[in-house]
Amino acid sequence: MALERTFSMIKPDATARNLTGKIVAKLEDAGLRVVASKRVWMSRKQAEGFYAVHKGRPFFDELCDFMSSGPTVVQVLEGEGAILKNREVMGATNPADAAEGTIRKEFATSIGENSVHGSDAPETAAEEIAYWFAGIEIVG
Ligand code: DAT
Ligand code: MG
Repeated sequence: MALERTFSMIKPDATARNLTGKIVAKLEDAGLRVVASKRVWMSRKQAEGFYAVHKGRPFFDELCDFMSSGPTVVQVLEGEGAILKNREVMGATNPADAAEGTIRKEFATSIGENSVHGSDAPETAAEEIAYWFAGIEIVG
């Protein structure tokens, strides 16, 4: 398996409950390394741009309102098979369907307020990393 980078975000519901450290510990315990990290309170426009792929879905407005409602922590994670590994540690989108031990099972409160984001493929990982980080901010 190749060394990969993926984009991760700790969402406003989780920063509000001071869960950043607990979430990062789960990612690190799974072998993922934080190679870039910053705290961002995104604007509604930034949220709409980031989630443009979901434009037109019934939950789009609610999603953009939520993502711009408070601080997030945006990160780049590096590791062997990092994209899939991060998705495994995150758990299913709906916490009711998430496996035991996953971040969403443990911390998410609803399908909308589900504590973390993670890229789903190499192309989206590259796009999402570039959306939030300049190359100079990533230190592998
Ligand atoms: P994921 O975040 O697991 O990649 P996604 O890309 O399908 O899930 O959706 C992006 C986010 O949109 C998701 O984390 C929470 C929100 N969302 C998705 N489906 C939803 C729904 N049915 N109701 C409310 N919010 C939803
Ligand atoms: Mg997604």
